[in-house]
Amino acid sequence: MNYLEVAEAKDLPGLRLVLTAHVPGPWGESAKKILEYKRIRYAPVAQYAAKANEDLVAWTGVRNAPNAMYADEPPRTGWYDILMLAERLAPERPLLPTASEDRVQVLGISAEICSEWGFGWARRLMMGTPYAGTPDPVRVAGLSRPPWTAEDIARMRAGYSASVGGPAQAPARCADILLMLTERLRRQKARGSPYLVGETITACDIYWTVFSMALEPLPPAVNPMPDWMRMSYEMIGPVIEAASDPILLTHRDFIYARHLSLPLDF
Ligand SMILES: N[C@@H](CCC(=O)N[C@@H](CS)C(=O)NCC(=O)O)C(=O)O
Repeated sequence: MNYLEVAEAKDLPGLRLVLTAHVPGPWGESAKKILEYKRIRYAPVAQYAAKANEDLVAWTGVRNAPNAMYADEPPRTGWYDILMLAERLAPERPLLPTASEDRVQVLGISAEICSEWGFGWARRLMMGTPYAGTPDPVRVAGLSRPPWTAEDIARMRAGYSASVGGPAQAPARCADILLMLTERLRRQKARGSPYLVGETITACDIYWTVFSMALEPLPPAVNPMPDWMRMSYEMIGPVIEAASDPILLTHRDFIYARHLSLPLDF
């Protein structure tokens, strides 16, 4: 993907989406796939993982990504705010149901996947800890390394480590979310629906499809993520492994095949 730098993007009209450049960040990829599904055009703008991103902070007040900047409206950085903007810009391809009872389900599932202490957050807390499993030393020796200084790593830790639970609780939290998704997909299948809620695709199908990379990344041919990132996403550890049902990845494959494009482009 070709990214604009902040200086090139900040005075452009329309929608600019700030994304972590050259890696498939789950929150950024979800925003991209929602806009793709809705056929909303945007200008991609680079954020550099773990770096200070001073020009971005000066423009938006926010260091990380994603960050949707629409016209002269305030920045939207949370998954819910970005989804609501997308719903407004392309209501003809809705990803939220209209009935409140159904919205509760879609937004509740989405929060379990994307919000603080949700699946993505808890998986990130595990990365690089014993709870993720033991890295294979032979493989590690051959891997590229993230271009991060000690200061960058400290910055990431400061941004993402505090939450309701820590690395020790994260595997059980992830496993519980996976069991919820599995049960729901089974019930929906028995009712004749291939979607998580109701009879059509909704936002939570897209969030799960993208965030499933933290359970099992798509193969390199369609997801050329850096090796070091692939390895940390693959190291799920025994608790999550025990909670991983094939229906979860079957659902991912179905949503990509029916509704979204591959390969990932980041
Ligand atoms: N604000 C987002 C989450 C954003 C987020 O966690 N971004 C991470 C993705 S791993 C990021 O930008 N990491 C790179 C960095 O911090 O430089 C939301 O709450 O929906």
